[in-house]
Amino acid sequence: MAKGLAVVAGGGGFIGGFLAKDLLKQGYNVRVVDIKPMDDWYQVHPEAENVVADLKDLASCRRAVKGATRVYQLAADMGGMGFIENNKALCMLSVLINTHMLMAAKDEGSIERFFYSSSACVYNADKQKSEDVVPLKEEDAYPGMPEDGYGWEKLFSERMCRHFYEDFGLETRVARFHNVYGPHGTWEGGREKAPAAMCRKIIAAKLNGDTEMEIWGDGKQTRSFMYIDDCIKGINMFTEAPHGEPLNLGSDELTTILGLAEMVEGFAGIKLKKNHNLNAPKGVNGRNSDNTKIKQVHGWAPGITLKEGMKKTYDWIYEEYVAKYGAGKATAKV
Ligand code: GKE
Repeated sequence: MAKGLAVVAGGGGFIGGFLAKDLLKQGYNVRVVDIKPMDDWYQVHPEAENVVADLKDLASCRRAVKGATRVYQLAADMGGMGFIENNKALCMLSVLINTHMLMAAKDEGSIERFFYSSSACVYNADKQKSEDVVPLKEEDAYPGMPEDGYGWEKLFSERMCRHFYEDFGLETRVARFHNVYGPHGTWEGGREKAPAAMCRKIIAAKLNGDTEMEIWGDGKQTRSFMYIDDCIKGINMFTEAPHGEPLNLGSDELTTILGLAEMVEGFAGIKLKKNHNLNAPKGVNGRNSDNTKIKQVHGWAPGITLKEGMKKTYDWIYEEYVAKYGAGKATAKV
């Protein structure tokens, strides 16, 4: 017997596509809602009810949550550094999606869980000035000085989730994702994040016979990256657990961006000269996830190493790249 209706808002995107698949496997009826035309969805699951709608609109949100018991709110206008740095107003307009989804879920009355995907971009910039990072603890979000645009919206929407719980009893759950990557993610076009960008650039160089690649910044920036399977497990875990404060959901395996590029060069079997573009969007100098609390509360730690996850991602992007541009001289070199 089906477990009830789960709505995946933003399910046409990278994480939502995997989450919808997992919820179907768990026995939920699933409604996927996304603003993108269905041809642009990263994954389409025919067993789900698939709806194209703009969730900035309250009436669309009301239709989206009709009859549901669970809502997974992943819909947002977002991307990697190249996107969020240059599109702050668009990022902040996701507040309409979060506001209207919360209002619709509260009014629907049947929602037992409302999961919201927040971000490591909520953390105070002062704590992320050095590459030599102290991993971010949950309390480092305050006093508020998050990533401009995107991070402010996420921090505000986290607070809304908190107050919809306290004032209206809506069972909200919030996780702060740390840079999620994997197959079926964005790998070109301007919204891609560093893991996919490194794969694409190095694959392009390999297939073109190029000897150089561009890296944004000096490459000493540090980050941790979470593989998609760990992210999906984490979402399920948060959703089942009792209400609590927002927690990190990320890997604590730190790498420099240069280290990430070198790892991918190893997969490709090439070594490139690095041209550092110091004018490109860089974001914070260093960021890592402190996983002490999530271990305490959920007994959880990510299970997939960066090397394992990056190899799977590289192999998938390689296939996609060759399918799109051919194995010879290629054009996608941005
Ligand atoms: N995207 C990209 N593309 N980044 C590059 C590239 C490139 O070709 N070359 C070097 N970088 C550097 C960026 O300049 C940045 O310093 C670092 O890699 C990571 O970039 P990113 O993966 O695009 O995004 P961030 O980790 O800075 O920020 C992301 O954090 C997540 C939360 O942890 C955000 O874009 C959010 O999407 C997200 O919330």
